[in-house]
Amino acid sequence: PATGLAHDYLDIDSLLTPDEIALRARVRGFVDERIRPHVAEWFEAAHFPRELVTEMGSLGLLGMHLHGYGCAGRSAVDYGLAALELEAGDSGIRTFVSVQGSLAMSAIHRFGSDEHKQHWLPGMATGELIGCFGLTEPGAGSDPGSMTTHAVRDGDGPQADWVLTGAKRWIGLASIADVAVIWARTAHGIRGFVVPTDTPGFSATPITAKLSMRTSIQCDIALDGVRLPADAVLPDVTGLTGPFSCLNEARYGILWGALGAARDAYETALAYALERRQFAEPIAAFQLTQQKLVDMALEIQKGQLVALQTGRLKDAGRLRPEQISFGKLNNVREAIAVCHQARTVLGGNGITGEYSPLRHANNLESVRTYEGTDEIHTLIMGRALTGIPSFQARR
Ligand code: TGC
Repeated sequence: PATGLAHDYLDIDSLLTPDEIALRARVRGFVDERIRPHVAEWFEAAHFPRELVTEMGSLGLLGMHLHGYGCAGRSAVDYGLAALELEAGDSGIRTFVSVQGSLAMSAIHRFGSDEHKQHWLPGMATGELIGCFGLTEPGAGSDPGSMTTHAVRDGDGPQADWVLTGAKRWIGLASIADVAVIWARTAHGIRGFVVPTDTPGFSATPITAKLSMRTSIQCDIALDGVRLPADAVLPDVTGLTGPFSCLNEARYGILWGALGAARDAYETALAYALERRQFAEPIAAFQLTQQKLVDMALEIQKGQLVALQTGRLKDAGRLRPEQISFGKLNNVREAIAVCHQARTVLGGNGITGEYSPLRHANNLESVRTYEGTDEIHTLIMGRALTGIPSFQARR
């Protein structure tokens, strides 16, 4: 049998409070009971389990870091622990929670009017309403400042309607969302708009045939002259700082979440290695297998220390975006390596849906790409180290 060190080698749990451990246990129980038994089937069928959304709301997982409006008001570390447990189930489920809470709800909570908040947030916190967040476009991914979606006023004066035209791509949950936060160019900079998805001219089409993130939904959005009242604009922010502040929240959740996928892959490989016999021995007895398991444990434990320190900085109000890039880059990159390594321990069985590592690895290809690619986070860190930004257009 695996020893006590197999699951928390450095006793990182001793750095958590009893309340944090209790919250983690609740989310882990939910994942074990409601996600784990079905997730391989959902992945195969490309099914998003919408029926779980209100259950996640009841658990306080939607907008859990926000205060008021029915949100749980939990700490950053709590939010991270929950993201980790959800992603141990599947990255697609954690992605839903990120899009709903960190992106759509955070945008409305931070930058919306009182009416926006009262109207949308309580229902989003319970999961009765679903939100999405439209920043990326077919031609504007890493460089959202090059977006072409635009909003113009139809008439003069502060009460004139807005008319929104353009396209967004890779937008999570858009085809089942009730509300979309859409970022668009205006005569006075980039602004955010709260768009009920039943507004004429708004349409969302799921992107199918994905090899990754199959329990989640990513969409193309078309905005074809979407007419909105004057008060649809988020009043409290102009410029890219708005969407980037929400991305900070989502990136933070991801740097924890990816470790859940890695942990599940490692634990699957460890259990298999102790059970599977070749050459008259469990394969865990072979030095090459032990090396793989040790490498996985090293990276998971180091990643957890990075995540916890990042969370403590966030709770202390001292976390900088460049520090989030450290965790997102490192933890997702290492989680993918762990999942691939775990797959090799499983041999041929590792390519079936019966075992989780390859599903997690495939999902993490999306995770390493959205909310800032490995390359973008490398260059954000490079700028932080040298003081020299390297992503401006070359002259
Ligand atoms: P730059 O254009 O110079 O800066 C614009 C303004 O934004 C500020 N800013 C930030 N503010 C808060 N947090 C951050 N992390 C921020 N990063 C930048 C910046 O200070 C500036 O403010 P101001 O007042 O001076 O105008 O941009 P930059 O040179 O700072 O950044 C360049 C770069 C490459 C780092 C940035 O463009 C970047 O992070 N690109 C990656 C974009 C990305 O992550 N896209 C993924 C979006 S995910 C999505 O749309 C789908 S939603 C997910 C789903 O639905 O599943």
